[in-house]
Amino acid sequence: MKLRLILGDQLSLSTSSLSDLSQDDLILMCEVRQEATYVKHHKKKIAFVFSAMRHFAEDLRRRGFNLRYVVYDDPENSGSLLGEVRAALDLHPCEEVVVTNPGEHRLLAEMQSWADELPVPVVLRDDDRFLCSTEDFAQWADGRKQLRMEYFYREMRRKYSVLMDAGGPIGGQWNYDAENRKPPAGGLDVPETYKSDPDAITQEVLALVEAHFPDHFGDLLPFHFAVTRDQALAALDEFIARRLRLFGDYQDAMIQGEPWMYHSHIALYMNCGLLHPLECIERAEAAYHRGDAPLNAVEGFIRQILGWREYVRGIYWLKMPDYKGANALNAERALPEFYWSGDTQMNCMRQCITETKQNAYAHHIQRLMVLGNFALLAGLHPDEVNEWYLLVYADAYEWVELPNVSGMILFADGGLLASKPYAASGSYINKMSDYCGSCRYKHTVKNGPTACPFNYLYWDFVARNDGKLRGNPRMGFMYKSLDRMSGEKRQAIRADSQRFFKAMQANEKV
Ligand code: FAD
Ligand code: DLZ
Ligand code: SF4
Repeated sequence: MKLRLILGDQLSLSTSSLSDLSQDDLILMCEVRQEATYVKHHKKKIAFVFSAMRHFAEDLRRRGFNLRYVVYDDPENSGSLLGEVRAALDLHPCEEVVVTNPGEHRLLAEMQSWADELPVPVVLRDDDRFLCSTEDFAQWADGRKQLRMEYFYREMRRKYSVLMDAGGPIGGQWNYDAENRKPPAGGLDVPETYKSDPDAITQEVLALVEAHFPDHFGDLLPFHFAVTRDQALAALDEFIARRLRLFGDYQDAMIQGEPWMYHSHIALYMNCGLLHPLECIERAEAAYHRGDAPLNAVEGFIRQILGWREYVRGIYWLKMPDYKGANALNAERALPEFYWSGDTQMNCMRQCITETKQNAYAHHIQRLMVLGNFALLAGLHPDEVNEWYLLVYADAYEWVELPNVSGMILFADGGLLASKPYAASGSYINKMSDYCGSCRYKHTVKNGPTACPFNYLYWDFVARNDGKLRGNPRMGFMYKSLDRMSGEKRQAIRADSQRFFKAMQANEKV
C-alpha cells in the first residue's frame, strides 16, 4: 500500500504519482495554511484551487479510489503538507510515499528532506504533464551561448509535428507575428469569457475563503472560473469557437473595460492540471485545418503554449535556485502602494491593477507592457515584483511566474531570457490601447507635471543604466538618442523622475 500525495496543481488523472495506482493505495489531498499563505494569494486564486481540488477528489472517489481529503478548517489540520503526510501515515501504514515533483523549487527542496523526517521512503517522480522534460531542456541549452525561445520552439514544432508540412512549417514560415499585433479597433464585439455557475462545493469554498483569508488581496466575487475538467474543456472549446479567430490580430491590444479580449483564459486550468497542453494545441490546430481560424492566429496561440510555456519552465529548472536572487540592474525601489489599491492617476496602471484585483487575471500585454514596464522603468526590486505577480494571478506558480518577471520584464537575469529590456514609453502604450484618452497625463507631453510618467521614466531608466546597457547591441539606438539630447533636456528628465519617485514613495497619488 502506497500513500500518494496530490498537490493543488496536480489535478490530472495522468499525474505520474497516480500512474501505477492500485485500489488499496491511499490518495492524500490537503488544503493547508502553508500553501495558501506562503504568499498571500488572491482570494479568487485560493477559491479556485480549493474548489478544483475538492471536485477532483469527488471524481477520484466516484472512481472508487481510497482518498483522504483534509479540508482547511478541519480542527485537526496541521497546516503543513509534511504534517498531513505524517498524520496519514499514522492512520494508514503505507510502505512508501509517492509524489509528482512540485512546480516550485522551495517545495521540491522541502520534499527532498522528507525522507529524513518520515518512517518510510519518499519517491519523487518527474512531472510528465509538460511537453519538454527538464532533462531534454538542459540538453537543448547545453553549449548554447543564447537561449532564444524561437529556436527552442522550432524544435518543439518538429518534435510534436505541429503545424508541419513535409518537414517544414505550414505556410512556409515558423512565425506569423508580422501579421499580428494590430492596435485596438473601435466597435469590437469581444465575446464574454467562459462563466461557470458555482455549485454547492464552490459555494462552501467561497464561504471558507471569505472567513479565513479576509486580508488577502482581491475580490472573491463574482466567481465564475471552471473548477472541473469538463468545465475547463468547455472553456477551451468556447475560446476556440469564439475568440481564437482574432487571437493574433488583437494579441497585444488593450481596451478599457475589456479585461478578457481575445485571449484564451486557460493558463490557470493548464497550470493546475485540468487541461493538458497538448490537447489545447491539438484543438487549435484542428480549428485551422477545418478553416475555422487563420494561420496567424493559430500559430501565435500554439507558440505561446508549445514555445513560451515550455521554454520558461525549462529556464526555471535550469537556473534555480540562483535565478530567484538575480538583480542584474540593481533595482532597489519598493513596490508602491498603488499596485495593491489601484489608486494612481496613470490610467493604464489603474485599469490593469483594478482588473487584476477583480479577476485574478490580466492578459499578457497588460502584465508586460503596462504593469511590468512600469516596474522596470521605476527600478522596483525583483523580490517585491515577483511576490506581487505570484500572488495576484490565478495562474501563477513560481516555475512560470519567475522567468516572466525576472527575465521578461525586469531584465534581472542580465539578458538570459530577453535580448534587451522590454522598456516602452507612453506613445507605445497609446498605440496599443485606448487608455491614454481618459488619463490625467498626456502621452504626447514629455516633461513637466502633465507629461506621461512613462515618457520621462523611460529616458531616466536608459540614462540610469548606461553602465550596464550601453554595450547591448539592441540598445545602441537608444543611447545614440540619449547622447543627442541637450544637457537641459537630460536635466528635465532627471528632475521629473526624482519628483515622481519622491511623491510615489511618500504615497502621494501619482
Ligand atoms: P493566452 O494569451 O490565451 O495564451 C495562451 C497560453 O499560452 C496561456 O494560457 C499560457 O499557458 C501560455 N503562455 C502565453 N505566454 C506565456 C509566457 N510568457 N510564459 C508562459 N506561458 C505563456 N503565465 C502563467 O501561466 N502564470 C504566471 O504566473 C504568469 N506570470 C506572468 C508574469 C508576467 C510579468 C508576464 C509578462 C507574463 C506572465 N505569464 C504567466 C504569461 C502570460 O501572461 C499568461 O500565461 C497569460 O496572460 C494567461 O492568460 P491566457 O490563458 O488568457 O493566455
Ligand atoms: C496554490 C495552492 C494553494 C492556494 N493551496 C494549496 C493547498 O492547500 N494544498 C495543496 O496541495 N496545494 C495548494 N496550492 C498549490 C501549491 O501551492 C503548489 O502545488 C505548489 O506551489 C507547487 O507548484
Ligand atoms: Fe498610461 Fe501615460 Fe497613457 Fe496615462 S498617458 S494612460 S500614464 S501611458
